[in-house]
Amino acid sequence: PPMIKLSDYQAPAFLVRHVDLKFCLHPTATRVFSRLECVPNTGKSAFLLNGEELQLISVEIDGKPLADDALILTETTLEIAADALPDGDFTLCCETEINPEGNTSLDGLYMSKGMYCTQCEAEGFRKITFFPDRPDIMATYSVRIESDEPVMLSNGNPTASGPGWAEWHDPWPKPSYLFALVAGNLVSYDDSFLTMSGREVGLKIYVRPGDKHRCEYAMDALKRSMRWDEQVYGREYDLDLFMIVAVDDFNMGAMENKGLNIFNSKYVLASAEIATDRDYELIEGIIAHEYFHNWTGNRITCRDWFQLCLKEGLTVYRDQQFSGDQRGHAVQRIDDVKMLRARQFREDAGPLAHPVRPEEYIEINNFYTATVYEKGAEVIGMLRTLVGAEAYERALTLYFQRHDGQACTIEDWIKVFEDVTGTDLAQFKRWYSQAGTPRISVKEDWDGNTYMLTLTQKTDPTPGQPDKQPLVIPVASGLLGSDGTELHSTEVLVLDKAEQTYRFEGLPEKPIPSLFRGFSAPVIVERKISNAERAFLLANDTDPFNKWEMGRAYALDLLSVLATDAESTIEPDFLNAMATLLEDQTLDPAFKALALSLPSIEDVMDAVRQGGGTPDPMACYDALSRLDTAMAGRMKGTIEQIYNALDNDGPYTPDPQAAGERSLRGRLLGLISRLEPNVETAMRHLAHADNMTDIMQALPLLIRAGRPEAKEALGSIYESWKHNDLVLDKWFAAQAMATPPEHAAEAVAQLTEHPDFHWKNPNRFRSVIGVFAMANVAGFHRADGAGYKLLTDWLIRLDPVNPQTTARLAGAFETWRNFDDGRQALMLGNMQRIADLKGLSKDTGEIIGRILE
Ligand code: DPP
Ligand code: ZN
Repeated sequence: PPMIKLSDYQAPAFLVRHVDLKFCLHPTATRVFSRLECVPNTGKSAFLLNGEELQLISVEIDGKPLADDALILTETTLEIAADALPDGDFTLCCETEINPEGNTSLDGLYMSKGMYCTQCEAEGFRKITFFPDRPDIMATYSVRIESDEPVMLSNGNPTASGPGWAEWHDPWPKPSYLFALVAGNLVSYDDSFLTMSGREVGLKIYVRPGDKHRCEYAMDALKRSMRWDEQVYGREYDLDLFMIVAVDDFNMGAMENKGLNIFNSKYVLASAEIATDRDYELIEGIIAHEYFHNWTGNRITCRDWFQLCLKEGLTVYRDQQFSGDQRGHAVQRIDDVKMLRARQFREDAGPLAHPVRPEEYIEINNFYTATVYEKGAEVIGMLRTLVGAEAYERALTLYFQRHDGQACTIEDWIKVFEDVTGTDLAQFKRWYSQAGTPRISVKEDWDGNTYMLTLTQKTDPTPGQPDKQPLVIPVASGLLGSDGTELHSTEVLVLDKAEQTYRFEGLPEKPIPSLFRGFSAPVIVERKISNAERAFLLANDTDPFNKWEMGRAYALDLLSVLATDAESTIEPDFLNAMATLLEDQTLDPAFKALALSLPSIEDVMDAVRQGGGTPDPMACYDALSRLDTAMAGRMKGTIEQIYNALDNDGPYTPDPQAAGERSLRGRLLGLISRLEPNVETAMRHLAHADNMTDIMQALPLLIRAGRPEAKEALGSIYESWKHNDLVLDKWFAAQAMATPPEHAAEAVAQLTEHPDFHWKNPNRFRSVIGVFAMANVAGFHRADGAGYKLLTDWLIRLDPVNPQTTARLAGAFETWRNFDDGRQALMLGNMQRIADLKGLSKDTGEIIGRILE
């Protein structure tokens, strides 16, 4: 398959001003009639339309059929010869037939449990009709749907309807990837919103009958998002109606189609009994994310797919700001950084590393990555730190003013900041083009009066980028005195050379630095700190992020030793520091839960590698168990006391305060269970649970302990919830994740035999195969290769059905070079099995190809 390159971008030869679509829906033979109002753009040339898996019935220009020799039809394109086109504007009418039921890729128009729905980002519209399917073609759309389905929806405002038909009109020009259609037996949960200028907007969440009572939280999150975007960014909603539809078969989390967001049901439906606190938090964040796209993505879109971060980085940044405002910024920041490190740093350090704005791709769906999204958001956060909150606000106002209705580039985005601040951001812009995570080394000097801090930056080579340039790195720093007072409050140092020294004069004593406060840049700080200094900062830093960070660094230091020498002793100072933290009355429970948690097994494996070793996943797993057990032993009495005090008899509420208390209680339950071979506290926790959060805190502990009661609990949850897919997903995931690594592969293989393992459903596939490969790390990496074989067998089966989901999970092999020779050989052999497949999708082929390169 061809490599698409940013440097090859050419403006479209023709624009489309308006699109009329008529759908006669049928499960296996849907007719699509399109009428495109086309306008020449770059001079006389052939008109290239995309089209895949379409049956062409007829095509006409200005009402006249085209001669056969005026058309070239391939598997993926329809080309109309230049001399068959009139000079000036023309109308192109096309009739095609498609098969929604046969479309298992969940891209284009497909069916989910009898309901018609669409997914067009990035290139799904071409599976619906012939169209120049690229985001720089923005058109208004009028849509007519004909079918027997009770509900028929499309973008924009409803204009007319009758028995068996409905018409919609979207007045805002949009790219084809934002087109959506839904038809089925749905009910709506309704509300309304009064915008800042006093317009009333109807809000509707469409779900299947029976799910209506699970929409309240999503609706509340939507209204808070709408208000927040008005108050913080001055953005008002622009249609009479905003709709969300929940769909069970969906490749992504959700999709921001204009006026008609389509969501994976797991990010809409919530009630105490089916959703955990984490689910509520994700629903809130994703509802906000998709809603915020209305301005950052829809009104201002991307010129081409290389600019994906223009909408995604900014929209993630905005949803993180929103969630921080709703739930507290310290905890939000820690969660965001944990995720950034777990996914983006790992991506940046391996064969799939790519810049925030990639320069080439084979399949764009493979670039909906942590780098584009999460690092893209970090880059915006740094920009805001560097220019200041006030200039950021002016730049955004100018961005909306200048580019509304346009398809833009990162150059447009940067220019807005340059114009507002009068500074040259050429060097800053390297964050968009240079892949890899910078490593910062730190040197300190103290002469009795002046403290000198020397920072050096270095970025390792990444695929295709051997030489790296210095970046502009904001270093938010404070200095502490030995008694814990702040000698120098937070200041943003700008590191924009390979090495720089910063001087602080007139200090009474040699300070202790607190660097990269709030994680002010997505970098790896390589600073040798003693554990005594870590303990000091853990106790005294005024910056909550660094407070947490120091506990994490301390734990990682101990864990990497434990993972290489199981006999080594655990420093009591660490355990004492954790005990002090637990008892600290000034810390909020959600923060405490994070600070008392241990790093992930992958973090431990990375720490072992940084120390020059080759990590053994099982030894890392055991190291974590041992440290956890030691913490539990040290804090025994206090944990039980606080655990009991946190027992809340009131009804479940999903608010951040209650969720924070539950998360601390869950962490304490985990610790208590380390000391109880019969996990009796976890048993009681489960027996008393009246909500899914409590169930999912206790259940994995029973499964891990191998208790017969786990089987009973799983059986009774199954009996109560076998008709609820979201609960069943959790039921599968808990087993795939918590089964002890020694026999996880067998347990997961057995789960795939379960009659409810509907492997063509992405949520179900991910909750068994995905969770095993990504969240049962030691089990997946078992030395005999059973985990690799299991994943590979299933990827081979899924690829012809759903290439997008297959390619994504194939990323589980991205760290293969971090392991010992034996595991490397096993992973290589399995990847080779995939690479050798006849008819392998270009999605999976690209990912495996890049990992093997
Ligand atoms: N729906 C995906 C998102 O919102 C892709 N745009 O990020
Ligand atoms: Zn998005």
